[in-house]
Amino acid sequence: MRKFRRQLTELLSGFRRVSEKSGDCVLMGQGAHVPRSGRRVVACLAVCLSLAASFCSAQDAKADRVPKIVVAIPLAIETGVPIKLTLRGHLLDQVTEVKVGAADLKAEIVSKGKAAVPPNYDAKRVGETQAELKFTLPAETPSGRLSLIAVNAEGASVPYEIIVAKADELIQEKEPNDGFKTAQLISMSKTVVGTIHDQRNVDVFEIKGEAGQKLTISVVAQQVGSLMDPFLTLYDGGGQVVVGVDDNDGRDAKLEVTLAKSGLYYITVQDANDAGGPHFAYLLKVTQ
Ligand SMILES: [Ca+2]
Ligand SMILES: [Ca+2]
Repeated sequence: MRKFRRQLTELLSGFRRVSEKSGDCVLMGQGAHVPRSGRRVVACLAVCLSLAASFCSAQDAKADRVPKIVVAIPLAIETGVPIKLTLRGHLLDQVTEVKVGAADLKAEIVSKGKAAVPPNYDAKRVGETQAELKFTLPAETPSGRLSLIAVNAEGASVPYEIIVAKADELIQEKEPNDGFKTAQLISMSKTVVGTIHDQRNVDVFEIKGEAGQKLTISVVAQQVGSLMDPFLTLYDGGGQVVVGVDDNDGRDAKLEVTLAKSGLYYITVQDANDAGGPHFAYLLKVTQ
């Protein structure tokens, strides 16, 4: 909205500059030799643009008074079972209601309050409040995305889209998994729901691959609002690095690889800045 308002301001000032340069007509009747009908059109246009700018300004002010959901953790949720979800963002300590999906499902608000902002993180970007919720999605809810809308006395947030999946489509990360010896075995084509729960935490996963197999391995975090900046590395069964990637999908990490030999491979997921915490969540997926 701010961008739109800036564009309107630039448009108005640009129009004024062009008009003054040409000496033909200027805004609001400043040019003496412009036909009256032309002046009316120009004046009307200026009024319309000014009204639009005022409208944008009012919208900006309202956006600052309603909640904003930066991220919902976990990043993916199952259907048919009780869910505990934490929303992080702005003004979430004031929420009176959270709507889940298009159906009239309202979450129970278990708690709300301030959220810690990690050192060197911008509170405006990552949010400084949180609300903890409980709800159960109907078992027949289709896999895909579902909107979450937080409401306070001033109005409703922009919807946040959370990933919904069946239990057999997800793998919950299990600690301890911070070394090759404690690596968690995962299956391809399922989504791992994980968290870098503390500073310098590394999560290690194990997959079985075949020589010549082409794999795509992705870690999604920043694009769904997580505080984590993922760094992804693939190792062979002997612990040698095959490839490591950092910011090749925005700040998120994604790699495509053709396996040289059959056997075990390790995937490590960590924060690029060695940061961590309960809101450093990610989704890992291996597909072929
Ligand atoms: Ca972890
Ligand atoms: Ca990264």
